[in-house]
Amino acid sequence: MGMLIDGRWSAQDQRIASGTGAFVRPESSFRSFIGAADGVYAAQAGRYHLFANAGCPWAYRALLYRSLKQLEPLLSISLTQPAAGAQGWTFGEPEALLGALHMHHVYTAGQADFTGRVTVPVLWCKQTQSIVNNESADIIRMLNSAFDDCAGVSEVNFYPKDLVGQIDAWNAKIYPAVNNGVYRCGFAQSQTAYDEAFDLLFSTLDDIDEHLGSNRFLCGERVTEADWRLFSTLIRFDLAYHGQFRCNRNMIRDYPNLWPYTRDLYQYPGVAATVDVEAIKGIYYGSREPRILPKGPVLDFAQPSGRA
Ligand SMILES: N[C@@H](CCC(=O)N[C@@H](CS)C(=O)NCC(=O)O)C(=O)O
Repeated sequence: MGMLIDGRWSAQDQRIASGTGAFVRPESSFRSFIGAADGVYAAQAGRYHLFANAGCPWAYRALLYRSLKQLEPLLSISLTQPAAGAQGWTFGEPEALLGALHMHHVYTAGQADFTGRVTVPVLWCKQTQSIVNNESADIIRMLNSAFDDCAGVSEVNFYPKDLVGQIDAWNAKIYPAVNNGVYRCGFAQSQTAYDEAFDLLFSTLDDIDEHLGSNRFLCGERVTEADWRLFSTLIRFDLAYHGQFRCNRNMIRDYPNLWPYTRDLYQYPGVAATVDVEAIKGIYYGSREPRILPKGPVLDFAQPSGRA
């Protein structure tokens, strides 16, 4: 995948790898918050727009929260095609809000001389014509509460005060080992880097599976942000990471607790409609030639979980 340099698309892939061949994810560039004390981005219905890709686990978090919080009427979206091409993420035809054909046009519309990677998700402000934030962890935090005073928005809170410590601790464990861990397996440039990422990934999944033997969700009885961040990776695991990223010690459906837990979350109101299996296969298997998507595995996420 290319990147923008001084506002110009460069097709050269300058993915940053450390000297050891380990994949290092760059920091996100835009980190403003809707509803912050500076008052720049007020929480107003219809003012913001989300650019996303339904296959991408990071963009998916934002799409998932949009559905969980019933934000559809006040937060419009543009979806890129699942697979990237020579111009990076593309909409196939100009999307409705800015008329952007490629995702890099959105970045330069917000900042004409932008240098950096062109990632999704992007939270866009229609009023100031600028990118508010392109870090999914921030975006879901905002969506969790920023619009709670707007009509029709669900008041469910996935980051409740009394569980903040536990949620943060799970996120700190799961992000490097699992969410980014599958990428560290898939994008490793050396055997050692892959082996390390693989071992940490599966030892962490083993720990979580054991924990879920006596807890319905990561923090007990309540679904929290930590569950949704984990779910965004688990739902893609057997469909893509197991094959394409060589995360193949076993599948999620082999785990006694992780597999019913994944189905339990899938069956939470508003979730099933956000899971696009073709887009998930499309982003991982369709982004390189020949664009052939695997037919399997066939997974029944709707099978009762027995965990209620
Ligand atoms: N830290 C970012 C990462 C987003 C990200 O890396 N998205 C991928 C899609 S799965 C992307 O756009 N990659 C393009 C690139 O790295 O050039 C977030 O969580 O929002």
